[in-house]
Formats: sequence, C-alpha cells, structure tokens
Amino acid sequence: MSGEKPPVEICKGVNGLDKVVLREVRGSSAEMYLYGGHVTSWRNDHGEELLFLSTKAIFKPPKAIRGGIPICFPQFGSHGNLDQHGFARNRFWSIDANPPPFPTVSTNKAFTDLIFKPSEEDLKIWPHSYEFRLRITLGPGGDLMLTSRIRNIDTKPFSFTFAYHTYLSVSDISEVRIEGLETLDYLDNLKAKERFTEQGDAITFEAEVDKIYLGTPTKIAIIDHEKKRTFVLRKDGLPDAVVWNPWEKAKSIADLGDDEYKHMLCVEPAAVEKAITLKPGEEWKGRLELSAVPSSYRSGQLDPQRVLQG
Ligand code: TA6
Repeated sequence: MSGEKPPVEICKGVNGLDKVVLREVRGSSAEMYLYGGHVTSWRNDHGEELLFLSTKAIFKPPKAIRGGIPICFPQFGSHGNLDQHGFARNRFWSIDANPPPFPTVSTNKAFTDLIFKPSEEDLKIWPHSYEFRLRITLGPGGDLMLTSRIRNIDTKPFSFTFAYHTYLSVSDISEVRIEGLETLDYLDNLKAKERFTEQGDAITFEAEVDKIYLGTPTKIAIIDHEKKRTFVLRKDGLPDAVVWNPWEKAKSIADLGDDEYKHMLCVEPAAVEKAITLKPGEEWKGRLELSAVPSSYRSGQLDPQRVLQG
C-alpha cells in the first residue's frame, strides 16, 4: 500500500466535530462538517483555499459556521416565520450509508452522502416529514458539486425556500465583478425587499450589497481581477441568486472580522421568490457546481463571455 491518502476520510475537525475530507488524485480537496451538512473548505490542486471561512467562525451549536457553504432550509433569510435561514445549517447531519442511486453512475470516488431528518423538536417548529439528502462530490478537475434531494414523506404537501449560501474567497472585493446577472430584476434586502431592475454592465462592489436576483441563468461568472481567477458557478433547480457582501456592517457581525468583508463574496444559488412545493412522495433536486479557472485576458481585458459561453 502506498502512503496515498484515501479519497474519502472521516475525521475530527474543530472542537472535535466530525468532518469528512474528500481528496482528488491531482491534489484538490474539500471538507465538510456533519454539523450543518456544511462544506467549509475547497482547495485547488495547488492547495489554495477557494472558499471564505471567517477566522472568527464559531464551530459550536447553535451558531452556524460563518463561511463555506451553509445550507439555508427550510427557509431562506427572513422569508417566513422561522429563524433566519431556517435550521438545517445548525443541526447535526449523518452519513447516508445507503443513498438511493442517481440516474447517472459516476466512477468518481471522491464523494460523500449526508442525510438530515427532522427530530421531534424540529417537527414542533416546522411540522413536515421529509428526508434531505446531500451529495458532495469533488470532480476529477477539482470541481465541487453539491446535490440536494429533498423528499416529502408526509401525508400533506409542504413548501420551502432554499439557498446554498456560498462564501467565495476573493483577493479584494473592490476588484471583483460578476457576469450573468446584469439587466435582471432583483429584490433589495437593504430596501425592504423592494423590486428593482439591474442597470448597465457587470456587477461590481463599492458598498454593502444584499440582493436577490430573480430568474437567473444557470451559469454565473465571478471574476477576481487581482487573482486572475474566475469562479464559474453552475446551478440547476435554483432560479434565484443572492449576492451579499456586508461591507462596513461586518463590524456588527460577531463571528466575522471587521475587515474580512474585503476577502469574501457570497453568491448563493437559491429558490426564494417562488417557494418550492412538494406533494407527498415527491422529490426536489437542487444542484450547485463550482469550478475555478484562470481568467483569460484579451487586449488587457477579461473576457467573461468566453467563460459564460464555454
Ligand atoms: O444571504 C444574504 C443574507 O440573507 C444577508 O441578509 C445576511 O444577513 C446574510 O445572509 C448572513 O446571514 P446570517 O444569518 O448567516 O448572519
């Protein structure tokens, strides 16, 4: 046996919490905690971290981990009567030893299946029975894929909102632009969720932003000029995309450093405007795929169209 590390390893993380590490042969890796079913790390084959994780993140219930990819379910934000972003992000998930098969069989070994089922206490605050399965895969090129499958095992229909609250690591928020959301309608969380239409070119950042873009394309590019890196985010089953950077408000967030907003950007595939309704026996699937590619320059300009169309 060589000294090679296994593609999937279950071990202890911060505060002794259980975590799963995925490794791909070329060197990329990902880590996720059973607490929250929460991806906290995604590294490329140079070992560079691609997700933002706050240095002040608290790995202790009931606080959700600040950074990585928290799962917002069964409610996004304050769009309902539950606590902000629902409760899946601060519950203990389990390893799903026997997940139902996916239609396409993959030979990829770096994946794990997690499951979250509501407890008696959870049923008191949201009285619906379901199974929430999450598969996290690290692709051969280092791409990170999350697939959620939520099945109604109740006798009545229920509705929920959802988001992959993805914190990307960026070199400097002032040097980042998002392509793919221009000219779309959005709800502005900073203006009582009023609806506006985005004007002009790509989205750039010079102050706090908290917007829910509606009816977004399946592919969005996040271009980090300084790092010469583009994140390509692909999504399925999730029509909306939330864009958040707290800017100076970071000072009022206890588990976020005052200046850390400069190095994070949340772009969150979501279903918010129209809740998803599942009848008894029905299953919903929502997918996020992230890749990080070197940005291509042409005449000194980034060419995001090539990324979006490629
Ligand atoms: O997704 C954006 C948002 O809903 C913002 O309004 C902001 O509050 C952020 O999520 C973080 O929420 P949290 O509950 O994790 O502090």
